[in-house]
Amino acid sequence: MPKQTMLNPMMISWLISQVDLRELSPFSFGCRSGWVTHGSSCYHFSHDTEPWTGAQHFCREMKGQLVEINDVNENAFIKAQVKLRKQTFWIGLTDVEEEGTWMWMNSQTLLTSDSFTNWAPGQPDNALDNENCACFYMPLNFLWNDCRCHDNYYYICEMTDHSSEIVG
Ligand SMILES: [Ca+2]
Ligand SMILES: [Ca+2]
Ligand SMILES: [Ca+2]
Repeated sequence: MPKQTMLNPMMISWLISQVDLRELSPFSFGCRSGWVTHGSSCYHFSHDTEPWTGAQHFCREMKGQLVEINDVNENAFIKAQVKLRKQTFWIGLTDVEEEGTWMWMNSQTLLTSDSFTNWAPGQPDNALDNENCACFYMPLNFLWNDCRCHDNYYYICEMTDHSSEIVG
């Protein structure tokens, strides 16, 4: 019976180099369980309802933030997910700081005429002078609506590769 070959340090370091660490860590690449991948982001669709500030809080607790919708592709993906769930969902867009000035809260990006939006016709209308938080609104066919921030809705969290650069 041949003598068993011992692994020498060179062989060990070669073996380690063959292992893609990204595949071993659920946190550094791909999405954690409970999150859905699309493009370079992970998304979590909540199973509970919260007022808008509570939704923002819980997204941050999960190391994400309320979703920021940057383009038509991201919107289409999320709208499809939201339609499956047949609920109204909060997004990270608000005009709470200045009425009529909409801002993606996490990145502090103001909506301009060039920004992608998907408001329902006639929205945002700031109904009863009391609607400052945006949502995918089920009664308006999942187009965006400004809703009352203190109402309880489901919410979508987003985690991007560069989340840690934006937060703080
Ligand atoms: Ca985004
Ligand atoms: Ca408003
Ligand atoms: Ca409205």
